[in-house]
Amino acid sequence: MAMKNKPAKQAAVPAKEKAAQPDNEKTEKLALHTTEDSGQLMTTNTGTRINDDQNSLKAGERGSTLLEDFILREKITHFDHERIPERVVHARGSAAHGVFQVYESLSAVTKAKFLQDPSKETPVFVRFSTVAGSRGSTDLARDVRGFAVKFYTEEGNFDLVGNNMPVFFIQDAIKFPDLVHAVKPEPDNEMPQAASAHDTFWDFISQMPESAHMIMWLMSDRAIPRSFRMMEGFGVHTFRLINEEGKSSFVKFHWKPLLGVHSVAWDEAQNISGKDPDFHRRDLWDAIEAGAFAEFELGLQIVPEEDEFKFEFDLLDPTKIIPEELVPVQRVGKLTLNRNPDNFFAETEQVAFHVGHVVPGIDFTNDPLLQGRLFSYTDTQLIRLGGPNFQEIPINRPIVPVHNNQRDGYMRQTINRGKSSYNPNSTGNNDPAQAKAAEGGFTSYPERIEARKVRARSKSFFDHFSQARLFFNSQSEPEKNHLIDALSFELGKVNDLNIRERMLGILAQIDKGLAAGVAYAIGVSVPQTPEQPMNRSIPADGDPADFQPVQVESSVAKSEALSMANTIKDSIKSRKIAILAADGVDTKSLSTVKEALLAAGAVVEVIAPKQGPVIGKDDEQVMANHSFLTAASVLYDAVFVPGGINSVASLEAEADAVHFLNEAFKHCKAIAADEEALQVLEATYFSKKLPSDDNDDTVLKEGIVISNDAASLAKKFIAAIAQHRFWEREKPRKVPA
Ligand code: HDE
Repeated sequence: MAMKNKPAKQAAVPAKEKAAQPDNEKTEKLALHTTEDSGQLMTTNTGTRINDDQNSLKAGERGSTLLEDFILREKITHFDHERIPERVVHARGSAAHGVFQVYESLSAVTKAKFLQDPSKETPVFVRFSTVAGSRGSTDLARDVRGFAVKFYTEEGNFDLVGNNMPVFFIQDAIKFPDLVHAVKPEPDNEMPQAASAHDTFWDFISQMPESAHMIMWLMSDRAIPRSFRMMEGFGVHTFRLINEEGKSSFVKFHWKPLLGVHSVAWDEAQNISGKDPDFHRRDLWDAIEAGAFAEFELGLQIVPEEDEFKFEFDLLDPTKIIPEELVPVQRVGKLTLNRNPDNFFAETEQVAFHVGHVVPGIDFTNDPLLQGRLFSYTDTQLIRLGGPNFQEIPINRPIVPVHNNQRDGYMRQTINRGKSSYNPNSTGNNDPAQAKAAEGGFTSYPERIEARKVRARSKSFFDHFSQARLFFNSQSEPEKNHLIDALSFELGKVNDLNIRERMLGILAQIDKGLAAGVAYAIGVSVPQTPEQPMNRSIPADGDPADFQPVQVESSVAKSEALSMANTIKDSIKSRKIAILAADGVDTKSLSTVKEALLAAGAVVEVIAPKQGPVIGKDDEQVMANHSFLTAASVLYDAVFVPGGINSVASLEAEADAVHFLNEAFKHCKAIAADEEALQVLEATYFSKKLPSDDNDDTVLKEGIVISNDAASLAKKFIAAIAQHRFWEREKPRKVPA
């Protein structure tokens, strides 16, 4: 055998983090499928050793090339077939391995074994994604993020295939292809890539009032996260949990990031898309390599079966949340992402998630979107992964053995023995046998259903605006402004003024001020009487009057959990901080601040006019990680300018350095400078807004620290960075009364 199987990756893990690495069956199982080429000789795919991988076989030195060259043909043929269809949605993604551990047994509500034992670690593989863009598109598109978790449990795989927003655009799966066609690049000219800011998307949305709530989320900063590690996740649909006695409870699944929920600014997102389109992918990868593992708590909102009709919304409607004020989120366990994939294609690209991958103790509801998804995910793998054996690909295999009578198909890996590939049989003793419920056999919840067969939508699904309004009302002032800006950007890129106007009609149903703000920015008036019928998603023989939205008042006026302003702001762990320096820099101050930032868990990079050593004022050297050519303000969370007369003079004269600070200020980031470096800040557009003191309160309000004491500066700077952003710096929006 030319290839040697050995657990890969271990060596790449920093020694201090080794203890925290997943040490479990799945890791070992996956490792069996990894190859380690070091010290090996090159072979063809049939194992013949290759002597010359540089030159094809030719008739003489100058050709022609011979058809006989099986080595050349094998290599080129493999290369020609290296691409598989990208996912039709969620094509752009990044993933990581990790573990999940429950805090306390959840046996009261579910019999799922991986939710019983707090000492047990369940291996997981998590893929984050955007929805609209192609595989090579930017990470920072304004979009929903996928948050798909595969738990490799001892009872088989459970996939929680969620998003970073808790609701969805549509209520019935039959509209999904329409939604996706509308948001994807337009079919005639394939523009724009990974963007919803175009006519077809808003044409569709403006005729689908059921998407109003989701649009609020999509136009909020939730759609431009700072990091995959700093966003929430949601199962969206209401699922069921079933306990050992067969009792069912409704459940909504949540993921709560331990670093809080944070986003970037829209202008920043667009710049990042140019400077580093892999920004989120790199952030996740680098953080895990550095041992700053991504951590999320699993949250459950549990509703007893008997409370199904207690709410003013329908639990089966995927355009609704259950406000946390009505049913609190119980944090029941922790997900830790602690290992990067070994191979992007084999793992991240070939992983196949499916809402239908469940284990005993977890079951479905009749949410019509969920029901449609139960069909779609297997179907899509058949085309993407080329046949029915995709479950045999290492990343998709469960950690428990698979036994059934399924056979054959493209790329079958298992070599099944014996004659019996059917049941009942006597040739094979009826093995494998069906599992009794007591042996862990899956039994569906016997929900009572008595109904006519109809194509219809429940009347309880027709309140489209109350929760859109709840979301808007729950936002802080800057968040509301960002929402207005985002809608103004998106509708401002819509060419058809009728679409703009129709959309303003929908916004006016949510909040008059919101509609007026957007109308002002895009130069179109809010229609006095919104065009009827607003809902164009009506069957051919339907009476439009039966399909109009109904107005409902939410029993919750404002929900804290919906605003990112209320998130945790206590850590700068894994935040990226830039230090601007040039020759003559005060290395003492630089290293005092740097050390303090590192000790608080941040990543620090020195940026100078050129790469290589920067010579300090006392001849000490500091290495520049980047020059202004390879770095940009938008790739950092905060910036510090140390003193040193010559360094300060060079930076003041360096347009890129001043631009760096201007952008950091514009994007509301924490900024610090030694008093000696004040003149660099005075060269910026915000020079008139520099704070008059460095009291803790002023720093926490304005996010700028200027001090002549490096140790005290570092302390205040750290507190400011932990605030994430100082959105109050932005101009108030002009909205007509
Ligand atoms: Fe998906 N979705 N979806 N979706 N979805 C896919 O499956 C689909 C929906 C979500 O990282 C596809 O393997 C339908 C809601 C994620 O690999 C496809 C409907 C939510 C991912 C598919 C929905 C999601 C997908 C494309 C409406 C949040 C990426 C590739 C009925 C709860 C998983 C694939 C990964 C992927 C169908 C709606 C989340 C085509 C028909 C709602 C995170 O099967």
